Amino acid sequence: MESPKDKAKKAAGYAAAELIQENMTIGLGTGTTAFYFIERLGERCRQGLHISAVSTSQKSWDLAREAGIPIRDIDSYTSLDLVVDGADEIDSQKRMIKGGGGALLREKIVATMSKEMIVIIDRQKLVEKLGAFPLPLEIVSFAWKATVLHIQDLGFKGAIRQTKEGKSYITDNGNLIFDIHFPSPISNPEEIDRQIRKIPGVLETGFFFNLAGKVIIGYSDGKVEIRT
Ligand code: A5P
Repeated sequence: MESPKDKAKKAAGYAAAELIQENMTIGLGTGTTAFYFIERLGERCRQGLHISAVSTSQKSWDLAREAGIPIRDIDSYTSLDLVVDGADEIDSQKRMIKGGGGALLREKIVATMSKEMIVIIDRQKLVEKLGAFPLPLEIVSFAWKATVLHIQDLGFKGAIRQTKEGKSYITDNGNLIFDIHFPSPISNPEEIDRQIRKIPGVLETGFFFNLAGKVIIGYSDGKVEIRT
């Protein structure tokens, strides 16, 4: 049985898939909302829509293959028409935290090479201030302990992400994730981002600024709202 949250995610993902036009090059996001986008886009491809896609994760690559979406290697393109991806939090200035699914680095690369980013979310992802959701950082495994110490020296608390089996979570790029837990929502994400980026072992943060275009908000009654 579909939960109200799943219904909201599905509404957003399906609505985004309806916006895809013939011959577009599309970046496929990662996560449970992107899953529905891929599902519906696959249906449209099987009905005759011609597009080509690249993926932000191995997981979405596999889903796309299964769904019948023509998927290409990322280096087939240096620019894309559109990326459709989820978010963990988004504020009224469309600043986001992403990376709950661990794909933040590839997601940011693909978003940056896309002419437009459509964000698909359920209503609960809209926040007044970012930071209730932990901020993921992708860090290199080389000297990770020194990198963690450096992050902590800046006053941030958190932990290396673990799998259910209790092992370190490894990204598709072979790196680790450090999730920062803020004691309360934050007012200065840009400043925090700037500080963290100075640490050489940090490859990318889960803050996404100036990337989101349309935001499609799904509701549990199946309706959607599109904010431009
Ligand atoms: C993946 O790394 C993330 O950035 C997702 O886009 C984000 O976590 C949203 O995921 P859900 O749609 O599963 O909530």
